[in-house]
Amino acid sequence: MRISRILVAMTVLTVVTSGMSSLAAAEDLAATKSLSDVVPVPASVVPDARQAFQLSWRTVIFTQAGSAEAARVGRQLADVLRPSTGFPLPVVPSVSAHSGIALLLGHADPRVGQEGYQLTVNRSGVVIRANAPAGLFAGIQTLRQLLPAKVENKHRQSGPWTVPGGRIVDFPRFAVRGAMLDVARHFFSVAEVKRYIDQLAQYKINQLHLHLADDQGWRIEIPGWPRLTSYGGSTEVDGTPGGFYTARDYSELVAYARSKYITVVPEIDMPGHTNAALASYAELNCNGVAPPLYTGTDVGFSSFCVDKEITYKFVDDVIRELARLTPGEYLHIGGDEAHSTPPADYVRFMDRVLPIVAKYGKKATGWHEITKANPSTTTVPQYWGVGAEDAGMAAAAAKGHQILLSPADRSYLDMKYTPDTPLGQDWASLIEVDRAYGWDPGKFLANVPESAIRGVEGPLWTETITDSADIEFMAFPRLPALAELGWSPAATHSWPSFRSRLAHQGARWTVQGVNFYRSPQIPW
Ligand code: NGO
Repeated sequence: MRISRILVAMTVLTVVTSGMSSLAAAEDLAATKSLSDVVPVPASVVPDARQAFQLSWRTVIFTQAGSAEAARVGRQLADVLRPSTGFPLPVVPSVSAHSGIALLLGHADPRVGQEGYQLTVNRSGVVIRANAPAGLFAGIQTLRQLLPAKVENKHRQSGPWTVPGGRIVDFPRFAVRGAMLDVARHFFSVAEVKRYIDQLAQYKINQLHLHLADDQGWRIEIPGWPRLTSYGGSTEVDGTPGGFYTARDYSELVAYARSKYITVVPEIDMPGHTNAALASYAELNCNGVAPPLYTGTDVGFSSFCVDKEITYKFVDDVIRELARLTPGEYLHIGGDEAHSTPPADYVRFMDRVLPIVAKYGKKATGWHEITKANPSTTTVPQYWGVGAEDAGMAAAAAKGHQILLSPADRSYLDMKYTPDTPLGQDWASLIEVDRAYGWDPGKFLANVPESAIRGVEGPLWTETITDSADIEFMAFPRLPALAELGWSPAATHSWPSFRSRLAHQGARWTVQGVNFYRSPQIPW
């Protein structure tokens, strides 16, 4: 009786979680966490100090009867919790009276939409409800963070395994929370990309953009054009051996990302940033001469030959294959820094290529220069400029385009944190954690309303990045900062709160072996 009255009270109350900082900061890392100690911070949190749930030998993970996807999400949760707790945690597709964690579909708070969830914790268990499996997946990421950091350990640890009591209702602010990995400047193996996907999923990132070709390397097999990979993929920046994905490798990455509710957006950059293709096939060059492979880091020197028909035959073959292998709605056709393509040619080229994307059933996205051509309003320009003034983006928004935000001086993960950062570049800005977190995507671009913002993406260009340790050093902790900007309501934005919640993520990264940058701004 009393418990049900408390639950009713909790459903009508919604507290905004800004100002939770002191609560979180006061916590001992090993002790029971607070319900709001989550990154990205949930839309609404109502803690209930009288309730808490303890995982035990008897805990069962119940999943929505009849839903194979809910069962799969349940198994993913069990895979995280079993090694550290040592508990059997059976995954059972029905709900019974036992103490447990239930992952249920339907009857969730209507605000949660297709990616959100509600999570209720009391003494008898944890109930995560969502309208769709993606929401259950988001919910289990939150649940992971509500358990002590050592739950991430691959070896058995001692408990207690306490989940703080109360209720969360949570859903994203923007449709896209993305990360981009440049696998062209340096190649990253399937295993390295999967490792990054695992890390992204924990922060409710739902898009992985793979930059698959650039001057320094072509990284995906295209039927009929074998030299793209055998030759064009053979090197990388600094001349070390490159690599490429077979269609099978790529499909494996797409499926792996999909199992974590992350959509892959493949990019073939054009008409510039194409030296690897031009070096592989002489006929793609206006003068019919293949340039040598390139292992430096200059930009803007290469261009497809806009006047040759073979160029469009080639692009058609590439786009057809990417469309075939990619279940997501979007293909990225680059379009940045085409300094060697005269402006009128650029427009002519894009106006021929954009319909090819549509012909194969996909929507196009491209770097923001693409709006200089005549893309339909379904094309998403990705803003990568420095600062907030861009007349082209204001005009695009006015026409009805949705814009993806990757401002280089805020979201570029290849920028150094400080002048002493051993990796990265500094052409756009130095980006310490406060700068990565200190902006509002909904209010950022001058004369662009929030309704025209599709979301945010953190690009990691890899001129100086060579392995997973490097990726992690640049992405953590700035990518979680960006994930929070993309997911959490503007009203929750608070640097003091974020700092202290981020500090607790550091303990998790330590357990997981993530090589994060220990920014002096954060009380790790
Ligand atoms: C620019 C350039 C890339 C570089 C990157 C380095 C875009 C969209 N084009 O961003 O080729 O790798 O900067 O920060």
